[in-house]
Amino acid sequence: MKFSNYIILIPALALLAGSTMPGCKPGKAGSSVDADAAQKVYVAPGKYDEIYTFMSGGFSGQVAAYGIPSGRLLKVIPVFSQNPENGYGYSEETKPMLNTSHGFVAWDDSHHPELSKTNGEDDGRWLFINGNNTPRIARIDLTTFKTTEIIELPNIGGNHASPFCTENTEYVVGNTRFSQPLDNAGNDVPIDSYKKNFKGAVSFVKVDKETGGMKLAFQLIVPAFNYDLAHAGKGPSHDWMFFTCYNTEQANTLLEVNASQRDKDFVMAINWKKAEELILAGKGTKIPVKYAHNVYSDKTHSATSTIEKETQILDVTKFPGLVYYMPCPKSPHGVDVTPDGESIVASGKLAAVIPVFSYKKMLDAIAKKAYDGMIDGNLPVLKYEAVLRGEVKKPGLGPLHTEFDDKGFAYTTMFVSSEVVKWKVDNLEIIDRAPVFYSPGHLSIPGGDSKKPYGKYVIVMDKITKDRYLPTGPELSQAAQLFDISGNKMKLLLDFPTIGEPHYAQSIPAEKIVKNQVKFFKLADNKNAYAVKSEKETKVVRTGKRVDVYMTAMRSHLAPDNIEGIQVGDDVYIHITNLEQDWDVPHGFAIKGANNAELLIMPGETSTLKWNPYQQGIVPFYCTDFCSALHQEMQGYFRVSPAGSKVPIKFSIGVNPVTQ
Ligand code: K7E
Ligand code: CUA
Repeated sequence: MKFSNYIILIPALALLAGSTMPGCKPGKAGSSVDADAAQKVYVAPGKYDEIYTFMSGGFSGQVAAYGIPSGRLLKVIPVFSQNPENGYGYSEETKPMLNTSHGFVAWDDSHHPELSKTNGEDDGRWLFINGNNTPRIARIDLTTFKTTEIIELPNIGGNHASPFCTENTEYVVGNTRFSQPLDNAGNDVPIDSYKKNFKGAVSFVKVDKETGGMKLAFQLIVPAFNYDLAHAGKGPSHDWMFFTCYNTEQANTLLEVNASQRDKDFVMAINWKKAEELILAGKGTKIPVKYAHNVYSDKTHSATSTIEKETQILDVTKFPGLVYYMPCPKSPHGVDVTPDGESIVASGKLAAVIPVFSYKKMLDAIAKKAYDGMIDGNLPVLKYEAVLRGEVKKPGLGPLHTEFDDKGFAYTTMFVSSEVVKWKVDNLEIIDRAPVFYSPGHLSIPGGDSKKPYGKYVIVMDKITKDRYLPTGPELSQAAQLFDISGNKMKLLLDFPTIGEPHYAQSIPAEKIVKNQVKFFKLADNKNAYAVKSEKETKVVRTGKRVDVYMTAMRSHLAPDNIEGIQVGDDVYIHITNLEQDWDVPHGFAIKGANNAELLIMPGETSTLKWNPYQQGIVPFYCTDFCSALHQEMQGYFRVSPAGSKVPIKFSIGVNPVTQ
């Protein structure tokens, strides 16, 4: 790096760190809130919210579900991180969900929730989300709000441009943020051999129409850039997927400077339909890899983890017509496709305009070979002017993400100038701008990336809150801000704090989800190997050093509740079946001193806590969830004897010590 370059770039880059720029802080928030704002977000006690918003937890690795317009937090759904609140990742049944080719990885960084789509519309069946750090895609079942599948992605590092659904959820797609050598290549290579040895890989994960089951169908090997975000085409552009790339300089150090050299980076357009045809025609190359595929069953209430050993790749440089590049100013982040599928909006973090590309013009440019050079020998770069529909002029500083409403408007976040800009999709004219507090990342309009936006609200997720809430020490909450977008002018209604860092959220009218809710699991259908269907069947079984406790929970006792014959050094597995068959009656289970978390067992479900008693004594256990008036009575004792003790296994419930 030349030092002079560094000096020149500093001002532009410093701008990106919006928080450090006092000049970026807009005027007082209070003045911009209308008197009727409170009424618009007030959801009376006993009434449901109109919208579900699913926010990524960022570095919490989870997803949070909120009600809109109230901003009420409804549930944290554990995905990539263990969750002591309900034993996810701690119970024997859910541990396999967090298995990877690297072993048990109980954390990740989740950025992009993506609702499944049918005919380009959110269908409310599943929510996909990426694990960025140890590349994974998870699927949450929206009938149970549980994570039911996680698939790891081989050959990539940083699953950031992920997961984005094609129009009918034929695939969820993920692309690498950090290009790297393929897993099976000799990857002990010098880091500065980046240009020679590193590659990007786009993963196409096939989604079963009925079950949602995921399968890594194929990966496209693409040039070694950083891939940031993506969106699928829809309607006319159904066959295509668009990805932003930055670091087209192919730097492998100090990217802050070295990946900001060029005036333009690219939007990469992939004809996925054509790639699929090539794969079906047997053009893929099978290569050995290692990745975990974890599936949770609502019948066994258990997850299994399988390590897969193979994937198919297609090197896009060998198949002309698969990939084209559209030049895009400068270090683009978000790429969004208009509801009609005709325009592609890309946001250059360092750009002074928002370019809007035309799908039709892209096809023309391809037909006419309006090229402006090649990448990696034979991947055409299309001429900027040939593919451009127009530019949104002077939008503000640091455009990041765009969503669309139901009335032909687009809304773009400006990270550096801390505002949302509303513009008209057909003539690219700016209609309105609203300050946000502060440094917005993504924004979410219900249905805002679909063919049929619902509109009405935009939820903006801010990175910096500074003076917005009561302070909480050095770390302040991130914030969501709710705007009414039903009129010409955006109206700020509400601020609410969020869990972790919600990079992105997707929002959907509540009725699409409410009608499919599972209220409890049928006990008769419970296929867990350790389930017991009545208290009569409860038992404690010793097999060498292993002890299996088959326990039941119901209001207001755990059966058995007196257990003796446990020994120091045993592996004790407590399998608890919740016998309730009613909505909203989970029971909890916790053991004093267990190096584990609690369990929270749903009605009809079986969960298992593993416990290794390490000292003799009397150890209480109890239900943690206040389930009835006699919840405080829902308790029991283990007696732990020294290893090799003669105390026999004994278990009981209901012997009253007073009458003994
Ligand atoms: Cu935060 Cu989508 Cu990871 Cu933009 S990304 S802000
Ligand atoms: Cu069951 Cu408290």
